[in-house]
Amino acid sequence: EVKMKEPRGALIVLEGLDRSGKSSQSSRLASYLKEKGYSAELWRFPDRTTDTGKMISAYLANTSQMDDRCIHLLFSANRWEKRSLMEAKLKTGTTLIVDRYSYSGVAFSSAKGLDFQWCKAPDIGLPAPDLVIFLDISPEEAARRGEYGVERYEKLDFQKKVAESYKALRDNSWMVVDASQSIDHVENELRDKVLECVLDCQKGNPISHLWL
Ligand code: Z5A
Ligand code: MG
Repeated sequence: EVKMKEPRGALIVLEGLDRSGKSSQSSRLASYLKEKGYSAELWRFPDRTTDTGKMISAYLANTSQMDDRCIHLLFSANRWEKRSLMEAKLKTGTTLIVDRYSYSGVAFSSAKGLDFQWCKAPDIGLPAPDLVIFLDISPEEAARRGEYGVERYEKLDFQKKVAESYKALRDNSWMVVDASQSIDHVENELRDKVLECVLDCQKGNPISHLWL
C-alpha cells in the first residue's frame, strides 16, 4: 500500500533588528497568501497573551526585573507553549508566517554576553522553519524609524551587538533582503520566495526540527 504524503503548511520566519520591518512585512505576506487562496496565519513571538507572555511583556516594558538566563528560558518556554498548535496547523495545511522566533532568542541573549551554545540549547527540538527571511538594515538606519527607545532593548549600542549575533547565526539558507528599501519594494522581493516555499511544502516533506 502506497501512502500519499499529506500537503502541509510552511513555517516561514521573519527576523531582523528592531524596526527592520518584520511586523509590517509579516502581515503583508500573510494577507498576500490568503488573497491567493492559501490557508495562512500571522503569528508572532513573544506571544504576549499567554502566562509566560505576560511576564515577558512586563520585563520588556521595564516594569519587572529578571535574571538574564531566566528571561531567556521564558522566551523559549513561550515558544514551547505553542509547539503542538504550531505542528497541528502545519500538518493540516496552514502556513504560518512568524514574526520573530528562536533566532531572536539567541541573538538578544547572546548580545548580553550569554554563551551562544547555551542560548541555543532550550530551543532544541522546536519545529525548524522552512524559510528564514532576514530583513537586513544597519542599526543606525533602523534607529531613525518610528518609536525607537520605548522598550528595554531599543538602544543603539545594544542593537549593534544584536546585529553581530545575527551574523553568527545566519547561514546561506537564509533569504537576506535589503530592508532599507521602501516597504512595497521589500514586499515585492519577498512574495515569490514565500510562494515558492509554500508550494514546496505542499509536496508533503516532513517538518524538521531545530537546530539544523
Ligand atoms: N526578544 C528576545 O529577547 N528573545 C526572544 O526569544 C524573542 C524576542 C522572540 C520584543 O519584540 C522584544 O523581544 C524584541 C526582541 C526580544 N526586542 N526589542 N526591543 P517585538 O517583536 O515585540 O518588537 P516590536 O517592537 O514589535 O517590533 P520591532 O522589531 O521593533 O519592529 P519591526 O516589527 O521589525 O518593524 P515594524 O513594526 O514593521 O516597523 C517599524 C517602523 O518602521 C514602523 O513605523 C514602520 O512603518 C516603519 N517601517 C517598516 N518598514 C519600513 C521601510 N521599508 N521603510 C520605511 N519605514 C519602514
Ligand atoms: Mg515588530
